[in-house]
Amino acid sequence: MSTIFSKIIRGEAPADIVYQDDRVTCFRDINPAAPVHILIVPNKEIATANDLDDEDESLAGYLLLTARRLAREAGIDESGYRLIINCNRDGGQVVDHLHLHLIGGRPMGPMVVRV
Ligand code: DGP
Repeated sequence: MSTIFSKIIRGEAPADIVYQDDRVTCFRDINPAAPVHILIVPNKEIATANDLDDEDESLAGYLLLTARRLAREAGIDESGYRLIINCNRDGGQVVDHLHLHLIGGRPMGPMVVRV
């Protein structure tokens, strides 16, 4: 299920990487929705939130803790931000490699569009 994100993680495709370690790679979204828009991506190839296993419990928590730290470093922890995981078609997932969006730097507005 390799996607462009795996290439970015391996350094085979360009990206504005803000943080990387042996578990996660974090880079700026190519189409930012706000002044801060960082994708927090597990290095492990997990397609969607549905594909998280029990053994991924620690990794899933680490994604959240990494988001918290990057929000602080971006200076948006006090003003606030939104964390989003899209899953599959109705969730609006486009890239089938699990990722957490960290979005902030302006008021985010309503949580979802009401239709
Ligand atoms: P989602 O809808 O949750 O699957 O969001 C995928 C996001 O990934 C979308 O906001 C655009 C971003 N994206 C897609 N391809 C690339 C890429 O090649 N580089 C970067 N930096 N971001 C990408």
